Parts: sequence; structure tokens; C-alpha cells
Amino acid sequence: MHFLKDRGFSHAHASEITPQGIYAARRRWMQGLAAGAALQALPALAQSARPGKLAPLPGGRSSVAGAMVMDKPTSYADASSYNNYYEFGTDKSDPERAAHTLKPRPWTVAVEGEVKKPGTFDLDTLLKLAPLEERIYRLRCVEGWAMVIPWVGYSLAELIKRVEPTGNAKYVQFVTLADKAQMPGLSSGVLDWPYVEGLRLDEAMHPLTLLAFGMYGEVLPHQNGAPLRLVVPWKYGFKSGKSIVKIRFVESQPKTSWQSAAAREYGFFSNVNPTVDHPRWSQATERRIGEDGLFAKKRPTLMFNGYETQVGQLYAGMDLKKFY
Ligand SMILES: Nc1nc2c(c(=O)[nH]1)N[C@H]1C(S)=C(S)[C@@H](COP(=O)(O)O)O[C@H]1N2
Ligand SMILES: [Mo]
Repeated sequence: MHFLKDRGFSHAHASEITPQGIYAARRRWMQGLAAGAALQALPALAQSARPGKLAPLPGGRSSVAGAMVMDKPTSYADASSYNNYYEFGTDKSDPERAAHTLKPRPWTVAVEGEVKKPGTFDLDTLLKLAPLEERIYRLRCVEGWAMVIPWVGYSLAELIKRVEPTGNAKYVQFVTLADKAQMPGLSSGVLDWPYVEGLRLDEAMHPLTLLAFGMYGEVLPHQNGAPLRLVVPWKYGFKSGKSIVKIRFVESQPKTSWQSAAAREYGFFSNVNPTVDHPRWSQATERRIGEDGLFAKKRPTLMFNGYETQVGQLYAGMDLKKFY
């Protein structure tokens, strides 16, 4: 997995990978804590240091508003072992165990539909398309658990601007890999394959919508969606497709795999919303992975997963109970 050597990356020191801004912000945060609590919080400082498992992929400081949440990052061990990636099985532990068969290179992404400059981009081209940034996002699964992950990537808008959507482009559909030879889960009928997702064009253009190539300063582990995936932090996790192979610009709202599976349960928008319950369970609270145990407090779910200031305007005047 040392395929990034050609970019001249050597094993950088953690302090070079983690933007100074995070250190400064964490320092301010730590200063606000009592000495004892600060000691307990110390491991958080090491969280975004490289785990040293895969090829390094450093990201620079992001200037995007909301790109750096101050919550303690989930451990790499948890983030890479508790996954939803149904192409490799439906148990949380299946992807880590089974995704070694995924071949993240060579890899291309086809961009087609309502764009003036369609084309097929290979991974190296995409990696160089815009400066890579580190962004610490909350990711909230519709099942009720959440993580905090330092991703490496750039705004999807960078790619969208280059392909020049036509006036007819109102939505973007994301198609992910479906290859039976690499993905044992495809023989099950839990979802329609390939796994497809979609966003409205303005959601796709929002600077927080991330095209991610790495996490924790390294390339993405297979189970987290190597070699590239989407991360839309204000929506339920299933909107963030893994291992994307095609991006299609379309005029009408595209089909998504989860809507096809259960339209009443998984809407097109799927914005994190504590006031709109899933038909089978409440969304009012959530559980942070790594915080389970006897004394773990229940966390209230935040409107738009805590990104309301940044994205609320996208939904001004919309009935969010109807457009769930
Ligand atoms: N291709 C594909 N992408 C997917 C999924 C999937 O099953 N297949 N699961 C989604 C769900 S339900 C969640 S919560 C997130 C989980 O991302 P993580 O494992 O990196 O935390 O990926 C999303 N992307
Ligand atoms: Mo999910």
C-alpha cells in the first residue's frame, strides 16, 4: 500500500500532519478544563497522530467553516473495525475482516451526464486536483451511533467546478463499486447493487461536502471506502457512499439504494434531525462509539448533526418532516 511514494511523501512526523490550528484550538480547550480532567483528555491529543498502518496521506489546514469539530476523535481502532459496508457483509465486523479483497488501484471515477466537460479521472489525477485538507467531522449513522473522524480530502465542489455542470444539472448521483469478484456481500439481496446515493446540486457544492481519500493522516482503509468516498457530515452516514466509481449529474432526483429498500424509512434528504424519528426508533439521542459502558452519558442528537449554522440555509422554508 505504498502507492503514494510517487508524490514524495515520506513518513512525516505527526506534528506536520496535524494542522497547527488543531493544536491551538485543543490547547485553548484544554486550558478550559480542570487539571484532572485535562490529564484524562490527554489521549485525545494523540488521536490524530498517524496509526502507522497504511501509506501516509497528510492534509493541510482547512479554512472551511465547521471543518474542525472540537470533539474528541474516535480511536482509529474503532473507526476501522466498526463499519457499515454491506458489499462486505452486514455485521459491523464484516468489512474489516472481508475487505482485503478490494483492489483500490488502479481506480477511475467516471463523471457524466449534465456537464460540459465529462470525463474519466484516474486516482492520481483526482489526488492532485486540489490541495488535500484534514477535516474533523462527526459522522452519525441512522442506526443511532456516531463517530468523530479526521478525514483527508477536499471539497467535492473542486471537482464539480472543473466539469462545469450545465443548467439542467439539479442533482448528483453517486455510484459505488459493485464487483462480485471483490465483494462477497453482493451475493446477498439486502440492497440493490450497485449502492447508489444522491444529493441536490447545492448540497453537493457545499464546501463541507468532502471527497475523502484518507483518514487519520493515511490513505483510507478498505473498510472505510478506499480509495475514495464521500463524506456529508450533516446527513445520516448512508448518504456518504464508499468506493465511488461514477458521479452522474442529472435533472431529476436520482434513485438511492436505501430509498429503494425502504422509502418510508430512508428519505432522499436524510438530514440528521432529532425531531424526526425513524419509523422504528427515536433519533433524539445517540451513542458515541468508544464511549459505551456503564457511565456513558446519552448524547442528544444535534440538528443537522451540529452543522446547522453552516447548512441550515440550504433548507430554508422546507418542511423537514415531509422532506426527511
Ligand atoms: N458503498 C457503500 N457505502 C456506504 C455503506 C455501504 O454499505 N456501502 N454504508 C453507509 C453507512 S450506513 C454508513 S453509517 C457509513 C459508515 O462509514 P464508516 O464505516 O467509514 O464509519 O458508510 C456509508 N457508505
Ligand atoms: Mo449508517
